[in-house]
Amino acid sequence: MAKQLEAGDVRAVARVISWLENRDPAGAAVLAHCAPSPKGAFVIGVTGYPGTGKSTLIDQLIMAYRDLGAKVGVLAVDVSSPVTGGALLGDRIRMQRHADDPQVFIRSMATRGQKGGLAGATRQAAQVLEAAGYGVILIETVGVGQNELDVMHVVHTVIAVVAPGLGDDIQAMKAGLLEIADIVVVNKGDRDGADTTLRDLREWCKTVIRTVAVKGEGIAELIAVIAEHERWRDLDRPQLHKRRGPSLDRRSRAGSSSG
Ligand SMILES: Nc1nc2c(ncn2[C@@H]2O[C@H](COP(=O)(O)OP(=O)(O)OP(=O)(O)O)[C@@H](O)[C@H]2O)c(=O)[nH]1
Ligand SMILES: [Mg+2]
Repeated sequence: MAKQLEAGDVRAVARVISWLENRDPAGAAVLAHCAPSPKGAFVIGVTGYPGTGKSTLIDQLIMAYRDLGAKVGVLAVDVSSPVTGGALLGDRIRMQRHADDPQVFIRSMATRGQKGGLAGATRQAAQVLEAAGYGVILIETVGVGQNELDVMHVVHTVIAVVAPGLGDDIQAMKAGLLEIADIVVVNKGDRDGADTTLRDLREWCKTVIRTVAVKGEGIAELIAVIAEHERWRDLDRPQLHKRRGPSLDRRSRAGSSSG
C-alpha cells in the first residue's frame, strides 16, 4: 500500500486516509513505510467563521496552483459534527468543478466523536497526500473554537478569512483566530464595510489582503503573499528533514517564525 501511495494511486490515498480516520493501525503502518518526501508539501490552512467564503477561496486557490503545475490536495475538516453536516456538502459543491481533475484530491474529514484526535488525524492525512506527491495541501476548517485552531497548528501557513462588517467581533477574534493567522484575508471585498474592516485589521495584523473570491479578485496577490511566507519556511527545511516523518508541526518550529 505504501508503494501504491508513493505512485500516486488515488484509491490508495483514500483508503489510507480512511484507516487513519478510523484509527485502524494499518494507516499508521503504511505511513511508517513511506520514505520522507524529498521536496515536501506546502501545507496551507484556511480558517475563519462560518460562511466567510473559505471554500470559494480554496476553489480559486486550487485553480491558481493547478495553473502553476502542482498537484493539489484539499482536506475539509469538520470539527463540529461527527456525521458530516451541511457545511461539508457546501464545501464539496464549491469545489465541484475540480472533481474530474485527476491532479486534484478533495476529501472531507470528520471527527467521529474523538475531538482531541482531529489535529493528529489531519496531520497524518496531510502526510498521506505528501507521500502521494501532492505539492500543495489546503486544509479548511471553521475557526470558531480551540479544536479548530488546533488543526491549524499542523500547517505551515495559516490564512484567516473574515468578511466585512465584523464590528465588535474583531476584539474576540484577536484572542483566537487572528492570533494564529500568518495572513488575514478580508473576503467579500465587494460588500459594504470592506474598507473599514481592512483598516481595522491592518492596525492589528501585518499582512491583510482583500479578495472577492466569487470573482477571483485578489487571488494572485494572495498567492504571492503565501509564497513569500513560505520562503522563510524553506530556511527551516534542512532542519525539518532531519526528523523522520511528521514535518508539519508549527509548534516544533517555535523560534523560527518572525511573528
Ligand atoms: N458577495 C460575495 N459573496 C461571496 C464571496 N465569496 C464567497 N461568497 C458567498 O458566500 C457564501 C459562503 O461561501 P463558502 O465558500 O461556502 O463559505 P465557507 O466559509 O466555506 O462556509 P462554511 O464552510 O459553511 O463555513 C456562498 O454563497 C458564496 O457564494 C465574495 O467574495 N463576495
Ligand atoms: Mg466551506
